[in-house]
Amino acid sequence: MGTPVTQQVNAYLSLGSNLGDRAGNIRQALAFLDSEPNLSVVAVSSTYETKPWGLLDQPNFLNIAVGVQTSLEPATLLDVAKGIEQEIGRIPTVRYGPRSIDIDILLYGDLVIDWSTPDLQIPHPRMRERAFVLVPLAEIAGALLHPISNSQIADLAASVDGLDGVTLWPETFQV
Ligand code: PH2
Ligand code: MG
Ligand code: MG
Repeated sequence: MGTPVTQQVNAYLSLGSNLGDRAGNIRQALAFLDSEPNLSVVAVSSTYETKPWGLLDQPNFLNIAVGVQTSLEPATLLDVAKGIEQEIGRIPTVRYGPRSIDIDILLYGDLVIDWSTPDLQIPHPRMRERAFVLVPLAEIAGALLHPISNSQIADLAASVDGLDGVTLWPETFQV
């Protein structure tokens, strides 16, 4: 018996919004995340306004990267993220389409999982192509190695396409 050992892992999330009160949606998502049991928000990047990636005919996004410390399993962390998306009123839409809030798991320690579950592949399968993910992430985890490419996040961010579509937004969110 005794105290159960809970392994704390550093994980990184990408948050994005391009519908409704974008800043309010992100602020609310951060508050929900930090109030979650067994999860603390430990780092929040600057905020960026970003041109849409994938589906171009939609409003610009606000994007941030968030570092969390958690004892939740990856699948549970995904459930938590989906639950918060629901609470903030995300309505399912087309792939890459507009959304009031999107919370994606980027990295979970140095874990690599590909369960052919489209939602739970870690690292996030498209993160290396996305300036809107890498630029904010490099601020809070620049020295971290991407567990598949073994490149530093800062180096990936410096050479990714589409950097001109990512501009600093005046407000940084706090928890
Ligand atoms: N999310 C997408 C698709 N395209 N583009 C930007 N700029 N930011 C996003 O968060 C984003 C996107 C699908 O989740
Ligand atoms: Mg996404
Ligand atoms: Mg998502």
